[in-house]
Order: sequence, then C-alpha cells, then structure tokens
Amino acid sequence: MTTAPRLDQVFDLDALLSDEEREWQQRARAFAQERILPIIEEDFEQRHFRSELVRELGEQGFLGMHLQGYGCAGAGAVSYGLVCLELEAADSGWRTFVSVQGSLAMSAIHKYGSEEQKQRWLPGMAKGDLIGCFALTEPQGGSDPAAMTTTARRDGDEWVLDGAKRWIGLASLADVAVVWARVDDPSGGFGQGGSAVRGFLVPTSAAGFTATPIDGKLSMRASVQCDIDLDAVRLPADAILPGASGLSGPFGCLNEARYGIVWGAMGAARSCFEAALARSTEREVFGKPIGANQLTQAKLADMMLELEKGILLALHLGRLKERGVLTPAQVSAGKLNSVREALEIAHQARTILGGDGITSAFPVMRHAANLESVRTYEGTDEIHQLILGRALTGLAAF
Ligand code: TGC
Repeated sequence: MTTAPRLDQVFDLDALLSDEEREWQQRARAFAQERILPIIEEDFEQRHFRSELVRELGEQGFLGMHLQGYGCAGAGAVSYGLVCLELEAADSGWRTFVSVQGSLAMSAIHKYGSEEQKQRWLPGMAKGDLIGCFALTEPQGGSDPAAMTTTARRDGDEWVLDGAKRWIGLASLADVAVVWARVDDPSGGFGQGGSAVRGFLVPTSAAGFTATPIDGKLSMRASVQCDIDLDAVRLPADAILPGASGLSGPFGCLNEARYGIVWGAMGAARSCFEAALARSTEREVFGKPIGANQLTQAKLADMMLELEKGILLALHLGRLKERGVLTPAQVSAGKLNSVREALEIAHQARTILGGDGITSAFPVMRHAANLESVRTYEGTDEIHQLILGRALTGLAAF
C-alpha cells in the first residue's frame, strides 16, 4: 500500500506562505484545537456562547488583526485569512465572532471614526475587553440595505435613533453597536440635502437600546444573534461616524467580512473532508474499507479538488487585497464559491460517514448547519451571483 500524501502537500499551500503567515496559522490552529474543539460540541448542543474566550482571542492578537495602530496587530490579509480558516475549522461561530468584532465593528470605527472615537473604542476591542456589533440588517430582510427604515434625527445637540435591526451578531453581549440609520434632515449638519445612510456609535447601555437573542436557531448555536430595538435612543452629536456617508460606508465593512468568509468556509470544509477521509480507511463494509470503493474515492478526490482550489482562490484574493487592488466583485466570487463548495463538501462527507454522520461524534452536521447561516449572511448566493452578473454584463438585475 502506498503512503498517502498529506492533504496540505497535494497543492503545497505552505510553500506559498511566508514564515509570518505560517506562524499566524499555527497560532490559530493551536488555539482552535486547545480552546475551542474540546468544548464546541457541548456548546453547540447547549446553545452556549463561551464569552470567557473573547479576551483570549484578544491576547492571541486575532481581534482587528488586519488593522494598523490602536493596539491592533497590523497583519497582512493572508495572515488574517489563515486565522479565519483555522477558527472556522473548529466552528463557524468563532470565526463569525472575530469577523463581527474585527472586520465589521472595528473596521467601521477604524475606517470612518474620528480620532477620539478610535482612541475610545479600538484598543479595548483589540484586547477583547470591549465587544462591538454591527447593526445593518433589518427585520424585513438583509439583501437590500437601501430599503433601511431605521432613522436618526437631530434634536438640538443630540441624535435620536428609532428603528429595529435583526440577525445582529453579539448584540446582547456588546458594549458598542455600530448602527446604520437613515438621516432625513438636510439641516442635520452635512450640507448635502436629501437623505443619507450614516453610522452611529451607540453604547449598548443607552436608554432605549434593547438587544434580544434570537431563539430556535438550528445553526450557529454556539454564537449569539439578536434582534435590536431602538426606541428614541438619544446620543450626543459626536456619536456619528464622520467618515461615512451613504451605503458605501457599511458595504466597505461588508467587503472585509466577506473576505474573511472566503477563507473561513474552507476551514469548515477541511474539517468535514478530514473526518470523511479518516473514516474511509477505518470503516469496513462488504469486507473492505469503504475508501477502497471507487465511488468513495471519486467523492474524496472531488472534495479535495474543490477544497484546495477554494484555498488557492482565497490566497489569490488575499494577495490582491494586500496589493490594494481587490474589487468587491472579486470578493463576491470568493464568497459565493467558498461557501457553496464548503456546503457540498460537508454534504458529501456526511454520505461517506453514513448514519454516524448525523451524530455529534463527527463535526460534519454541525459544520453543514453552520454553513447554511454563512451562505445567507454577508450576501446570499443569489446576491453574489447578481453582483457577478452585473460585473459581466454591466446590467443590474436587482
Ligand atoms: P447601491 O445601493 O446602488 O449602492 C450604494 C453605494 O454603495 C456602493 N457599493 C459598495 N461600496 C463598497 N463595497 C461594496 N461591496 C459596494 N457595493 C455597493 C455603491 O457603489 C454605491 O456607492 P455611491 O457612492 O455611488 O453611493 O447598491 P448596489 O446597487 O451597488 O448594490 C445592490 C446589492 C444588492 C449588491 C447590495 O445591496 C448588496 O450587496 N446587498 C447584500 C447586503 C448584505 O450583504 N446584507 C447582509 C449583511 S450581513 C449583516 O448585516 C449581519 S452582520 C454579521 C453579524 O452581525 O453576524
């Protein structure tokens, strides 16, 4: 019997990484294996978010790690992607935490905040002492933020926010919410006239702010997503993010989070593939290991190809991002491909595991269930197909 090459030797990804990138990956892999994997099945079963791990993520340097200054690590895009991959190999919920905190909430403050806002929030968020959330999606749906109904109006020296948000990760645990709201007050100090979507930093202790965890989730059970109610929340004049006006503000942050998913979903896929591969040599049916069957080998080969191609695409996009030339349409291509293929790999892995594949003895159903959320948030498959369709034809179909 010939010795099988290690999975990571087939396309030799390691050879394409720098020492620093490999170090970040190893650090994240060790964290995932030592701190998340031993407890994740129980947390998923019990619907428990283990908040004590947040500061540990900060100590590892993972929170806002792609940002410069303010206590952030200033790492490259590929290093950040590799950390996302390793965390999501354990559970999508923990990669989601790092995405919401770093790519969404911290990125919004870093990109669009005043110096005072950055100093106030970012160092504590990088350490994991403070948690942020990003409130864009509303109850009527997440695909069309332009239909936003949450409003912010000026009342003397204050802003008053009214509205509702849904599916907001971490909101009930957060210290600060980045809330996107429609400002329909030409005299509101912008000199622009008309209405514009603007971002506000809302301390979650503010009167009128309520976050309620959403029950009944069969996916992402080890993380928290919430409804938010904003009932005449009063904020000081300087709560507005000065650097963002219009939907390009929140979309600029979504680009960051979607990029993390391009890598992260491949981590979930890798775990499913590894479980199926190991099982294929251990379990015997019809007097031989199931991996000795041609149909099983065909499945394994196709899973490996999509996994490795997905990782290479993520790496390519990461290199473009580091050069500052990554476009939103390219991010859409990556998000669409990674999550779609990760789900297919999870489903194929389940078939190789047979009936045992539906139990928590293997991580596959948990990953498959989580990936249904990942497929939906940060732009559904259909939204990313339409973004690509527009890029190809020049015609918007939404
Ligand atoms: P349109 O409304 O015409 O454009 C508005 C402005 O935004 C600009 N823009 C972008 N800028 C940067 N990056 C991008 N990816 C951008 N996409 C659009 C655009 O150029 C325009 O700028 P300006 O200066 O001309 O005003 O929007 P559109 O027609 O370009 O886009 C339509 C569509 C459908 C593609 C867009 O609405 C879309 O991407 N929809 C999906 C939104 C989405 O992903 N929602 C899910 C959010 S996930 C979430 O909220 C949960 S957070 C995670 C958690 O808490 O767990």
